[in-house]
Amino acid sequence: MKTPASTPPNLGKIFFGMMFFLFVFAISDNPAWANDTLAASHSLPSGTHASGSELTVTTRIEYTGTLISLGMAVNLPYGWSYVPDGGDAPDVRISDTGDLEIFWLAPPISPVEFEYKMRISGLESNLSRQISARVLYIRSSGGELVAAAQPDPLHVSISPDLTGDMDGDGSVSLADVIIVLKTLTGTETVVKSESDISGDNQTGNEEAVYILKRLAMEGGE
Ligand SMILES: [Ca+2]
Repeated sequence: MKTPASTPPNLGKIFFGMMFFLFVFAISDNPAWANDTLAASHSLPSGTHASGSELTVTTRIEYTGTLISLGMAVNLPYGWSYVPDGGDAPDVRISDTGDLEIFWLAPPISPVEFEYKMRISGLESNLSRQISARVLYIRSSGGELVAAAQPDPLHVSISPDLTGDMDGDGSVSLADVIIVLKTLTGTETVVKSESDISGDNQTGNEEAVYILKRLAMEGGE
């Protein structure tokens, strides 16, 4: 930039500085929210988690700018449940589908960190499950925005409950019921000592009913 000869050099610098400031101001403020960010992450204690045990999820939401609304929807695996008062999460609502809806009446200052607890299904027979969470928020500019908590999804390693796994194939299925029924009719002898669920040293009706109940609670597999 050329400074007029009659202008002292320091005024030219001030003018340039002001122009630079206006330039930066124009970028960052037009519109102001365009440069604002929101990032969310969630994590679990490391290792495998036993079927039926409690699981604490830690969530962190970091944002810039101003939010007028903040919430999060968490997709729980089938048969898992929310443990009330298990963490420091704000208001939690359980939706009709069993998923969690966490929301703040007034968005807290960034970064937002909180924990919530869930219970793994006592009949969980999968080695791994997934939890996904969506942060829903509104800026003063309007319109609901969505950000997935990372990693998306969050993988949970599970040491499954394999009670009723008569054939020892690592899953509880109708094949196991059939083995019990065959045992009842005398056409097969049970292959695993853990197959006596009721503790009467016999494999019988209780075992068949247990496995069928379990399959029904798991949603049928
Ligand atoms: Ca089996």
